[in-house]
Amino acid sequence: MKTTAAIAWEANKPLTLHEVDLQGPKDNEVLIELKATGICHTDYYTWSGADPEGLFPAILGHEGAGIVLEVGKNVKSLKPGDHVIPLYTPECRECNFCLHPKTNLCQAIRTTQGQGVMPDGTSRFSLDGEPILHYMGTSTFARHTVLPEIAVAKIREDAPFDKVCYIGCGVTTGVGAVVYSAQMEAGATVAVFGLGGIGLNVIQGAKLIGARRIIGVDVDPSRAEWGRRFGMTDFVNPNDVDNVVDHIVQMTDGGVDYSFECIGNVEVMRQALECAHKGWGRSIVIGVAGAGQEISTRPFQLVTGRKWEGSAFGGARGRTDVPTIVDWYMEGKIDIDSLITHKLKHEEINKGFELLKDPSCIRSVIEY
Ligand code: NAD
Ligand code: AHE
Ligand code: ZN
Repeated sequence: MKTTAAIAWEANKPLTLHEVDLQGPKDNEVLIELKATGICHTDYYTWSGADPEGLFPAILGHEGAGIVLEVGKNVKSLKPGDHVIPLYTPECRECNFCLHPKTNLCQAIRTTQGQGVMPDGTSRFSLDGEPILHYMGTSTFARHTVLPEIAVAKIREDAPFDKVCYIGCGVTTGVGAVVYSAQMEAGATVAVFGLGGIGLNVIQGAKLIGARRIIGVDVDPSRAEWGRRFGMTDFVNPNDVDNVVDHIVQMTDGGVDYSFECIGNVEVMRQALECAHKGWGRSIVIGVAGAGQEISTRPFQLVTGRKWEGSAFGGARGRTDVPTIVDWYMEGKIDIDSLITHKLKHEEINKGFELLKDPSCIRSVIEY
């Protein structure tokens, strides 16, 4: 079939819309009509050339929601008409990772996904006979996409696509980092570095589980109001204090129980670790840093009981946990609507990338 897709031809060159060819689903694959997609910083990161795995030309986008149009042979869990969210972290329920209780990082298709192709090693997208690569296994900047069955979460039909698409990455990443990765307990103290599309979701996750104190840290003073709306109890602007680590340690009588880095800045990752409480504080890296960047700290920080961890897709097992997060939204337990500050048309996708640098933007969503 033909579909319209935004193609990233090379790093830092504007995306352009094209009528591309899309091959139908092969065995164990499904064809999806996307209804909406969010634009995540990670799309921008890959487009900017900072992603060591970045490949071009590709159809970016990984935060979508839509409807199954067609299923390939052997597909058992999905049928045409199902409402779904594509998963860049699949859940095969068979690999060593899926069978291990401590990770969500299904590896069943990770190698080919990173190469921009489907599990059989080929792309379903082409233009004038030349293959165009998939991205993160999802390519939601196309009106239609093909995914392996294991990379699709079936969701309830009354959930609005233009809101729940954000559960395809940002909401799950932030809320999930608290609930699934950290498994934080009620009464905990928390520091969240970076109050953007991810950090605000960490804050609402911490509020959801009953954190006692939630300290938001951001260099942009306008983010203080955002943080408060989602449950932040204290705000720190690093530019207003001598040393942000000492400041938080003093505020909390020794440091926080949990800290989260939601920026992708390796210096801030160190700050987040070092403001975690001696003996038990855990610091969770969520931000994605550019190629060649490394983190460092004095090993003494770890010897004395702080733990440095990371979280991808919030530690969520997509086919199992994404429908639950959709329920939390539909039941009013989490707020998505107010975080979606901008709605765009497909042809405005480059504006969506520009908006990522605009302080007034938390999340942009394209509605197809
Ligand atoms: P964002 O730009 O919306 O938010 C970042 C915030 O950090 C902004 O409010 C900014 O003012 C603030 N900031 C910048 N420098 C700062 C500093 N030195 N100290 C304090 N605050 C500072 O970004 P986002 O959409 O929330 O994404 C955050 C990161 O998370 C990105 O790197 C993105 O790629 C990554 N991410 C990771 C996952 C995952 O699964 N691990 C998933 C989605 C996104
Ligand atoms: N390709 C990058 C890694 C980027 C990265 O860490 N991606 C996160 C999701 S960010 C979503 O907005 C992730 O899930 N990582 C686990 C994985 O297997 O990619 C690089 O540095 O190579
Ligand atoms: Zn993302």
